[in-house]
Amino acid sequence: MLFRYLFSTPYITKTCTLNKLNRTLSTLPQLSSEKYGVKRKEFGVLKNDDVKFFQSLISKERVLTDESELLPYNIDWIKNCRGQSKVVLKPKTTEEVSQILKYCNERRLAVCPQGGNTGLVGGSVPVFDEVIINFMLMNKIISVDELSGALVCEAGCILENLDNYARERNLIMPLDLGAKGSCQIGGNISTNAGGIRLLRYGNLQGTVLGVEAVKADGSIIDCLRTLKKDNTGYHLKHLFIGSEGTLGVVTKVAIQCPSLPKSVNLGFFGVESFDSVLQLYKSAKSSLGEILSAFEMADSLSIGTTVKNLKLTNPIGEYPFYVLIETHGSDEEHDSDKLSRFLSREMDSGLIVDGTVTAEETKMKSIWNIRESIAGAALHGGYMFKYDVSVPLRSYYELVHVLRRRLRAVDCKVYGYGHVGDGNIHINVVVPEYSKEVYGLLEPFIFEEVSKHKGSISAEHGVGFRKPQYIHYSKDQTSLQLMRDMKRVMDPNGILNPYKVLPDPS
Ligand code: FAD
Ligand code: 2HG
Ligand code: ZN
Repeated sequence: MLFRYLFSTPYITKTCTLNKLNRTLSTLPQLSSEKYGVKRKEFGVLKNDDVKFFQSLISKERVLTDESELLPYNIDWIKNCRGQSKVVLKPKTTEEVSQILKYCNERRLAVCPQGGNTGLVGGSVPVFDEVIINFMLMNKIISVDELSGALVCEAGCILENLDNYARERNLIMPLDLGAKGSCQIGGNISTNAGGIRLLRYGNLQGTVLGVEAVKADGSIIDCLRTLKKDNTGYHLKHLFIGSEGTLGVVTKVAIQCPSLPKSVNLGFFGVESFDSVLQLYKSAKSSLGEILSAFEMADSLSIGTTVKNLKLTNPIGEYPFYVLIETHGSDEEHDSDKLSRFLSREMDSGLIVDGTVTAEETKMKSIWNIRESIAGAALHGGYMFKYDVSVPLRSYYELVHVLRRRLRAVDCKVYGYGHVGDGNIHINVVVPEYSKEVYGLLEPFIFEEVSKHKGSISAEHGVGFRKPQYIHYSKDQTSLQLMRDMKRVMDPNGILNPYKVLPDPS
């Protein structure tokens, strides 16, 4: 029966245990340097005196050197990369960060800034023995202006904590993503993270009002303004938004928080084809207009694998494609009126085959949990190649078909899901274990395909360690040269997150 669950959704809530799952390190990932054949650059090598200096600067407890303690800081979330750092530092203040960087710069010790270590491109873990600067103890909220919505905090604040704090003040954080329980605002800014509501609230380049950052030589750049308008010269904060810790280290953040929506609805729909997904998107934009806050899609394999592996319940049964539509508004009656009209029209048109809509918080959480769990749901069943690209909407899902054809002789699952509203698709290729042959079939092939569509080889996760050699598919040589020039000005010794973002000129 069509829409059997409409406005009354009986299904199970299962909390996400992904973090635990992914941190269970049954087998150690191969060292990144060996797996990807990288040569160590000529940086200084950590000595006992360096450790002593760090201990005297920030106290012994905040300097980790024990090998087993270091392990989780050396391995990334998807267990794709493993570094060999011998020391993790946990500063508590900007001044400490400044002193650490000044020292490392003088000693030519390479550094890897690390937030919540949820990054998906290997940027957050070292490749060799870089000093890890972890921001987890820089977690103070400094101020919030309930009138303007400007929130100021330290870089190590966890996104979910900030959102909870904002909600108590009738505000929300302008970004939301599946890793919110672990990722830090400094990491979000450094990756220019997108997430599920970019469609509505825009990207961090727009919502970040100001940053405080520390340059490689230890000097502190104070751009921590809370003004919406400030055209006084170059917009230096943008140097740090999306530069993945290669131009400086973010220590404080000022961000514009939107008002807490008074009315929220979430729908989860079954759709027969990708073409219907696109038509539904077009219709949702024009019918829901200003209240549309998310439009996400996932194919049947994404949802099927996730509910099966994590023992979740799919509330609507099996369909070739699924769409999540969320509204944020200020008037419950107006919003549900609008939504009902849209839904009955699209059920009649046949674009929506089945679905469930709810305004109840626990049920909304449970639906979002399915969508947000896709990222890691297949991790314990094998090795995952992850791609995060943006292409024109007409070609959005084509890449999944192309890859399935190319990998037809390989034992693998290829599935696609993502932020339709932003033209951003995530493609996961899951194989029983890492294989160089599959890697060779996937890369650079997938990036060549993306560039045929004039797309981006990294829509929202960044370039990190995994993609510098492919950046030219999305950036011309003159732009790359300008990036290198900027890097030279900001970090002449190249100590900040080496082997990341910029391709080796050789
Ligand atoms: P890390 O992973 O620790 O670091 C990421 C990069 O930023 C590294 O290069 C690191 O060196 C640098 N960095 C970290 N902190 C600082 C700092 N203070 N100063 C300078 N550089 C720093 N991403 C999206 O864009 N959208 C999504 O929807 C999304 N969903 C996700 C869902 C899951 C389940 C997971 C695991 C990841 C997801 N991600 C998503 C990727 C990831 O969460 C984001 O990239 C996030 O912004 C990283 O934040 P982090 O604190 O974990 O940073
Ligand atoms: C998401 O949208 C994240 O869920 C993660 O960006 C995507 O798993 C991925 O590749
Ligand atoms: Zn995403």
